[in-house]
Amino acid sequence: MNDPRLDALRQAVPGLHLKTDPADLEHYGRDWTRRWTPAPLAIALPGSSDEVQAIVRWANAQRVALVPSGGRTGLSGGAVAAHGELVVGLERMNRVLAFDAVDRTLTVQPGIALQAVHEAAAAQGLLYPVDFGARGSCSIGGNVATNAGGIRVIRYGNTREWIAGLKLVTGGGELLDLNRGLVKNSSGYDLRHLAIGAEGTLGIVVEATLKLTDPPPPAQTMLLALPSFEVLMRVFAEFRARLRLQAFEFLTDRGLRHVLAHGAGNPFDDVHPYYVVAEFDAADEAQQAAGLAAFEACMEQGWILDGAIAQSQAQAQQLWRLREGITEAVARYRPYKNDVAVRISAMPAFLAEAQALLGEAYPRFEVVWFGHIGDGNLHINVLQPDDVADEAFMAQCGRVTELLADLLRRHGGSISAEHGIGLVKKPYLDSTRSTAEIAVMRGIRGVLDPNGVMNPGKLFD
Ligand code: 2HG
Ligand code: ZN
Repeated sequence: MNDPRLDALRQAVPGLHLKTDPADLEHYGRDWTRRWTPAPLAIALPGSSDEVQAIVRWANAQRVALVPSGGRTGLSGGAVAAHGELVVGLERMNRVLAFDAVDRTLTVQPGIALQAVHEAAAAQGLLYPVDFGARGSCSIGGNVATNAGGIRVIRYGNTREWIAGLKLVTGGGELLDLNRGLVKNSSGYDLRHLAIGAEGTLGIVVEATLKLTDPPPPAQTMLLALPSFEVLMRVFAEFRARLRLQAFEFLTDRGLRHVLAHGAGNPFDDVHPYYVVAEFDAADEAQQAAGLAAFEACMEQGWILDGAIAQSQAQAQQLWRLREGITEAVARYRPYKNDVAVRISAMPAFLAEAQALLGEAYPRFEVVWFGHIGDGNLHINVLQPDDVADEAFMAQCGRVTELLADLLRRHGGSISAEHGIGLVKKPYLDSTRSTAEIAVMRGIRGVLDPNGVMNPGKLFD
């Protein structure tokens, strides 16, 4: 291709890996939302921070928009390139750069997969505790960009808690070395935390120093069958009071039906309205007995209708598949995804109102609920029926999300708990952030990205 801007890029970054084949534009231009038609200008695969910096400077000179790109497992369209942008794919920058045993940190490049980080930490006898189903495909750069959460937030918090340092090439082309692995640093604005969750609108993360911790004690994994959400919350309170939880995740019978249809095995004979995968410390006999006692106490109350207790790692994995397999199992319906948060205490009331709202609003669409109880984070997947056209489906989902956003506003919740705003949730940002807050965010974006080259059109306009 003879685009003069690309000729200038080749000159500015000699030896840069550039892809312009239609199949590559298609592949790198879309993410897991699969709702936009990819149309990037080209794909750049830099191999170093210097190359990233040179790309950003070129983008400023040429006024070309950049889309930072990791595993593209995002569910909000944050990595979509549909308007002639240059995709900056970070997959070649995927190395572990350093491990420090005293600091207990791992310094990595942004394109490294989350699972590779887990393995590198485990090789040192330590744990990087952020974890979720896309671990094999998602990259740390994207985790930072969305402040990714996942299945262990109840114990360890979000990605934000585990970032000891970041190197960021800002939209203006400056390389900032933020916090440098310090534990304490009371020296003004912590710019590291601005970059975390910015969805690539302030700059490109070129290096991250991750905190590590002790590996968790051996865990007990249970699958619980429950009659109602109110009871589920009671079981949660009981388990949390008695045990050290590592995870407490829920799904409904619908979610279960989809994962079973997708090949998972069902430990129960009967169908139940709600299910929980609970995992907690079970290092010794006392902790194992406490787990059993909590389970039996809830059984006696009639709260738990049925239960399966994993007897091996393999069985634990089978139980986890029932929860973690949902996204993949429903993917063929190209779901419209809501990823909402309310305070944990507000969950039962919110859920009841949201269920009533969605039941009425989507008489023809199947809605699959699941999520992270301990974090107040609910995933609502609206499945697109085969006989409903894309446009009609998205229009209806958009209208209903307006109503959901109003409900969230009333409950003081958030339109995105962990997936980010991207393109999908951009129209509803004001349900979570005030006008004054958005104005401040816009001002910050203007300072770090004065020419608006960093992921324009995402998060807010
Ligand atoms: C999960 O918790 C992920 O499994 C994906 O956040 C949620 O597919 C979804 O809506
Ligand atoms: Zn989730």
